Amino acid sequence: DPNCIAHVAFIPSSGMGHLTPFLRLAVSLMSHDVRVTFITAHSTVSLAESQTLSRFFSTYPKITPAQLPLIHFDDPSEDPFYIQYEAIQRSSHLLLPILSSILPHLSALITDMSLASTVIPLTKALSLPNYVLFTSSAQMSTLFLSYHTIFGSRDSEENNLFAIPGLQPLPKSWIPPPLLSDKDSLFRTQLMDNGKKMLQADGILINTFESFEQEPLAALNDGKVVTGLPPVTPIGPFAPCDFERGKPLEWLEGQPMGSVVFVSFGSRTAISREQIRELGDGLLRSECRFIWVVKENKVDREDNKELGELVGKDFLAKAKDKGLVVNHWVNQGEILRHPAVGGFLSHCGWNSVTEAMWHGVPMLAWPQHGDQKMNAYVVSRAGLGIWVENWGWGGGEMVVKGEEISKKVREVMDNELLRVQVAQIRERARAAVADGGSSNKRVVELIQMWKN
Ligand code: BUP
Repeated sequence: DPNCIAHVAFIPSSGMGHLTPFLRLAVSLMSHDVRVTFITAHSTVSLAESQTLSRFFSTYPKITPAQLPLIHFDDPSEDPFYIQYEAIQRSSHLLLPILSSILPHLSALITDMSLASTVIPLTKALSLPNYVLFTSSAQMSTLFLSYHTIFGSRDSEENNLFAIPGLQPLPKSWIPPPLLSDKDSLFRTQLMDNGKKMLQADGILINTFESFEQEPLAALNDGKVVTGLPPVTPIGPFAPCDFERGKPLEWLEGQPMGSVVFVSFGSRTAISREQIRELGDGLLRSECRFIWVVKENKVDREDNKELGELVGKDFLAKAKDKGLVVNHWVNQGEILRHPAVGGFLSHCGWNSVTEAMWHGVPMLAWPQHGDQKMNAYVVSRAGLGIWVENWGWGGGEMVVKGEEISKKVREVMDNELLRVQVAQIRERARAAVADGGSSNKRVVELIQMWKN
């Protein structure tokens, strides 16, 4: 029946990196006349999340909000975002009555990969088709999905290489360190449980596009990574939404085209004081203009240090004419979209990668933790930027000197070939989600299926 409307519920997990792609996909489905219910855990970990959600719901009154109250859980030794996943899991019995009472009845549920083991059993109980939105790269998904089959088997680790079935062996140093350790961590146990549970999903959706990550997508769908996997479908890159728009930074006005490097390591990365100082030195030495979001804490509400104390008063004085330094949340989309911005020194959170590609900004990749080396590999392989692999994890195993940083910043900013290449990726990315594009077709097919 062509008039029948699909009704889809979303359950994102915590952190802007996980929330953002859910919001974008929800808006995109709504524009295809899908009815959307958006379920969020109350309360959120960061201020950025709660402010974003209230703007989202007030911009799109057609999207129905629903709230999952959380049973308190805390463990001060763990990352607050992983604690939140755990709290959601411990509150999952409260989710069942919410899901079963939603009217009109749901056609499908889309949940975050970090909640797969929590939510999939509920959808089975309700006979509800369930899809997992994987909020990182297809490359990372190969590790996420196969980890439970290879963990502990020393065959997968040889000569400092790590073998994911069906793919070229990768340097072990690219694997998130908690996955190589025998020590229990929420990160490892959750990833293992979720990866295993995702075999029971009806589909896995990824915010990427076919020609950008052909190799891992083919390996996944040929059954080489794990057997029994549901279809893995690239449906991105998700376009930034209207509600995310804001005023461009005044500072950017009047800066020459392509002259500014934007420096940010995402919403949940803390950098050591020593590395902050070297990075500042590197930016000055590069003689590029810059916008630098500097953070010493993981969660935004904790960032109340004086800027001068963080980066040094000397630095602030020297940077006055060249750059803008902030220690608060900025509208990254507005910065990347501005023509004055010509490069992005980034931790390679997957949203940041998709945003750089969407706006055609060449990247200098400096992964900090988690999935980010896998993503940096995708960036360099696809030609979206440069990754200096021997910088290691930014998180502190070594300190990269300012001089070295300045050279690489210049290499990205002055690289005409890279600029042309990235402009082409931008066109391909936008074509993938435009009418008739590879990702767009997949979305249309899914909706058709949900309607029947
Ligand atoms: Br910080 C910051 N403004 O100041 P990622 C981030 N963002 O708009 P993450 C801002 O948050 P994980 C800021 O544009 C992106 O959409 C940014 O997501 C936005 O990294 C999002 O890039 C951050 O995926 O996630 O949050 O570090 O660690 O899970 O990869």
